[in-house]
Amino acid sequence: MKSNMFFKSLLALAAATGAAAHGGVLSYNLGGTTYNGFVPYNTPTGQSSIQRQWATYNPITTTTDPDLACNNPGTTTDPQLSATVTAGSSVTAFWNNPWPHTIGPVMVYMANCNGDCSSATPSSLQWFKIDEAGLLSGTVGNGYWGMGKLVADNSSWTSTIPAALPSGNYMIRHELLAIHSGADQPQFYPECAQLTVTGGGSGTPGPTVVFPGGYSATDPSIIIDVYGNNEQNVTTYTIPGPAVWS
Ligand SMILES: *[C@@H]1O[C@H](CO)[C@@H](O)[C@H](O)[C@H]1NC(C)=O
Ligand SMILES: *[C@@H]1O[C@H](CO)[C@@H](O)[C@H](O)[C@H]1NC(C)=O
Ligand SMILES: [Cu+2]
Repeated sequence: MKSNMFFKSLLALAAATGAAAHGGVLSYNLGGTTYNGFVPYNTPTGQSSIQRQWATYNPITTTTDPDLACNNPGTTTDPQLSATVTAGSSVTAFWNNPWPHTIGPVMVYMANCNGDCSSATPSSLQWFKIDEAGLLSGTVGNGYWGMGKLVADNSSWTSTIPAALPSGNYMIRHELLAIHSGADQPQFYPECAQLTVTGGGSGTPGPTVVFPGGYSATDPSIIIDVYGNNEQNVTTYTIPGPAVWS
């Protein structure tokens, strides 16, 4: 019991200090219904959520990290749930509030689970992008970013499940790429949740990528120094990953 208490106070300390500068998606709203996310730093035993597990507020820092798809560990909850959502409806992800970073893009992906999402391995899924926001105005060195808009919007991000998406079981992946730390220090914050899409269309989503694999370690939008002289007047930013499915 003593060691358990020690463990718990360590976790509380982690949550109160370093973790405060980072974070993740804590809840979702799908078609008007709120779903709680998995609670990191707590025991996964008995935690039931539509979200896959994530252990800490820390970011993923390399494009080759095996947990880039659905965070660490990205495994199912106990038991794992899926939310039913109608194609064409909105999905809002609520990040810890206030989200601490304002520099970098917001990206939202989905992937067909080809069956029960609870049996899906995140790194094997084919992800297509449904939403993104990069440099919205200003310059790379002094601009208004998708992540700044997320903070202004109550640390939340609302996207639309494409109406043309065929009905079925999908993983949705929200990702923030924070680039405020300077060159070679990207911070990826991926979060996954399981959806059952109903009332869908007959589109063919794509292009698709896998994670890790979908981002290049040398992508100048990932290995970027927003404080560099050359970036102060640059008004364009290419969001990493595939084009948004249209
Ligand atoms: C703002 O986000 C919090 C969760 O961080 C949520 O409880 C609250 O309802 C949101 N407020 C509005 C106006 O959406
Ligand atoms: C950026 O623009 C300002 C104002 O036009 C100019 O004075 C400065 O030299 C430019 N900096 C770079 C690195 O191009
Ligand atoms: Cu952070």
